[in-house]
Formats: sequence, structure tokens, C-alpha cells
Amino acid sequence: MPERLLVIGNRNYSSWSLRPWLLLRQLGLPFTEERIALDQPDTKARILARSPAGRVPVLIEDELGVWESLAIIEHVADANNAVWPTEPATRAMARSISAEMHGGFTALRNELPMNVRAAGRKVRTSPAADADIARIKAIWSSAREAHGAAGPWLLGAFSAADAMFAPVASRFRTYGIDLPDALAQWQRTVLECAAMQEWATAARAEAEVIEHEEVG
Ligand SMILES: N[C@@H](CCC(=O)N[C@@H](CS)C(=O)NCC(=O)O)C(=O)O
Repeated sequence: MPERLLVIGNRNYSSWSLRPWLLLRQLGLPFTEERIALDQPDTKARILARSPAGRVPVLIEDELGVWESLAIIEHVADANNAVWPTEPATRAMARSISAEMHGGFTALRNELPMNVRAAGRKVRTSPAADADIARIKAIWSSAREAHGAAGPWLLGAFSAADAMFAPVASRFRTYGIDLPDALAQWQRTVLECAAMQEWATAARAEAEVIEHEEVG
């Protein structure tokens, strides 16, 4: 069993940290964690001591460092076949939408920052963010239409795709983005699972407030 250390940022704000953390927890893979508070005078130096990329999350497994959330997920998948669906077409969809999340939706991410403990926030979104929201709803709808009968997660069984979109599920609740029933059901599946509850409870216990992440 490898020694795994996951280096994360603030639970309340660090959406990229949440993704691999949720995946490891949901799959029951043991790991220890190191939390580096973001936006502090020593943040950069502390992260750089763990990763040359200077960003969290970072997975350190035995002596090996892996950075970038999707690369961490792929590394975990190398030794665990529950990370991605096994059926080839479902697996291809899971990978496609996860890569789309990793590489895109910049307007949404900028305008609606993850803020796990906040609720009832209202933001006037730009057309670019509205387009991101529409595309995300379309992704979730096509996933649920094709795989709803197989289980409550995005593609039926839990997979990395749920972990990749979990921070968006949280944002949509914080900022009151309306969802049709089938998508609201998936949102509840993610936000109410034990691992996500654990993350949210710890986020609420964090003292730091990062002003520029507090919008709406
Ligand atoms: N593309 C990266 C994004 C990582 C990222 O932007 N992390 C933020 C926190 S959510 C960070 O480390 N910020 C600290 C900094 O830039 O100093 C990934 O997928 O892991």
C-alpha cells in the first residue's frame, strides 16, 4: 500500500483540491493530507516546497510527486479500476467531460468562485458565464439521460466525473442556479454524500476569509 499525502488548499475555496480529495475518499483509498492556507504571505513558498508548479492539489505517493488535478486522478486510476467507468463508451464520456471541466468554464469559475459554506448568494453573470452554465447543464443532462437507470451518480456508478463536477454542484447551490429535477437529484447525491459532508463540515470550521472569493 503506497504512502499517500494529498496537499490541498482551503476547503472552503479550493475547488481543484476538492476533486482528487473526494475521489480518494469516495473510493476508500487511505491518505494523509496537508492543508496550505491560500492567499497568505507564506502560501507560495509552502506550495513550492511540495510542487514546482506552485499550485495545489499535489499528490505525493511514496517519493513521487503528481500535480494538476486531472493528472492526479489519472495516476490514481493507474492502480484502481473504479476511477473511470469500465464500459468503453461510458469511460470515453467520463474522460471527455472531465477534460472539458479541467480545461474550460473559465467565466463560470471566475464569476462564481467555490464558497462551500456560503448560501443565498446572487451574482449577475456575464453572457460567457451563462454559456458555461448552459453547457454544464447540457453535459449533466446527457449523462443522466443515458445513465440514470444505472445509478444516482453522473454516469450511474460513482466515477472521477462526479469528483470533477462536484465543485460546480456546490457553486450552483451557493449562487442559486436553478436545475431541473433530474439534475437537482444528482446535485443532492454529490452534496449529501458522506465524503462531501465531511469536506463541508471542515470548510465551515476554517477561519480564513479570502475577500476576493466572497462574491454575491
Ligand atoms: N489546473 C490546476 C489548477 C490548480 C489551481 O489553480 N490551484 C489553486 C487553488 S484552487 C492554487 O494553487 N492557487 C494558489 C496560487 O496560485 O498561489 C489543477 O487542475 O490542479
